[in-house]
Amino acid sequence: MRIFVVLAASLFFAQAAFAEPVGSPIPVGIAVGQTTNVALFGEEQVNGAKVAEKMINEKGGVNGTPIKLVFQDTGGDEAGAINAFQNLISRDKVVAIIGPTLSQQAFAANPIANQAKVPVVGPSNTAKGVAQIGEYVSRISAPMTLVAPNALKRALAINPNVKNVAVVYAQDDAFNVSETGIFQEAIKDQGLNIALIQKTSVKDTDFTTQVTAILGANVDMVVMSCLAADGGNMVKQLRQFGYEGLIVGGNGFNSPNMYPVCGKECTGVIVAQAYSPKADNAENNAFVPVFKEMFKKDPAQFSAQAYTSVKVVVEALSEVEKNSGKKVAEMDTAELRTALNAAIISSSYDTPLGEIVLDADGEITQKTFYVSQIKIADDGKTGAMELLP
Ligand code: VAL
Repeated sequence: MRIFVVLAASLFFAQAAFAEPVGSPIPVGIAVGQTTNVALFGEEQVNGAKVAEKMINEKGGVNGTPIKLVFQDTGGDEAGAINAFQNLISRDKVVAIIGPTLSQQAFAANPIANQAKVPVVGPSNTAKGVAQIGEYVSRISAPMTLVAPNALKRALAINPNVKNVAVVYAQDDAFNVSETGIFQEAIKDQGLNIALIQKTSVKDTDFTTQVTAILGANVDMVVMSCLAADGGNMVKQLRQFGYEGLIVGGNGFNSPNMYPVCGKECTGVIVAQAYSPKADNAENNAFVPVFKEMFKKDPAQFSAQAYTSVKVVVEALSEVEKNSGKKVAEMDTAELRTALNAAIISSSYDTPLGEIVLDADGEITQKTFYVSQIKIADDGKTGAMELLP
């Protein structure tokens, strides 16, 4: 008996010391846009999630059990997101879903997961109301409420003479409709005048009508709520038609994958962000070098948020094991999903985004935000977000 105890103890310590994961991997669903224009964001999300999977499994996964990410492409629309969610829930039996990319997709697909009692962690949904879709829905992407006014303040520091502003928003996208509301309020709070509002579509490629209207209104600043492809094209056309004033972009401008779309015309665009690769915290200092090693570039906001989502799920899985005294593999899928959701919400996490807190609603509180200015390199395709002081 004593020999057995000694043997078991030494096996336990050997495992803890080398943290070698054992057992069947725990399936975690990743439902993001890997095709269509939304892939400009989705590609960055896949990269961030893969770095998380590698780093987590190298450290022993969930108390010795590895995780396995199951990727399902949502495409760019609601139907694609619903289909991906259904596959992950019923066929792949994932413990949780990280996704979808767009808030517009979240409003359609999340109710399905909520109904099936499968936890959803939103990695990039920033429209108002996403976390409130249901008990099983949370997000680690901060809504723009705090971030957008900051971007405007920094823009005014660059040009304090701004008076007249044009507002642009993609009317067929829930996040952009939500974000423009915040921007418009912040513009008024700054004592500025909204000279005109132009509506676009995320499917538009030609913005002649809107650009002509903006040039005619003689504004000093254009504040845009669009996604990456439409937003990038519109910035390009604004500059090519001769607009010289400030441009502030919202959360949809946060992707370096937008740089080749708008080329050198994107230089100077001011963007608010929930992440900076330069953030000096232990989590980010561990994440950035591994990401750079794998992808030969700095992680962008959407990568860091996807990484954070996986980390949140894994920490919550550990919490489930701690609270239940059972291994995740021994638990019934439905029981596990419910316990996991309870562990995800009402918790705080150290992440590359800094410390984040998820409340009982699954809504995030985040402390640190950034505002940057895009600078495109001479090749017209690559560039950087340069932090504004
Ligand atoms: N944050 C946006 C949304 O919620 C996009 C840019 C991912 O839809």
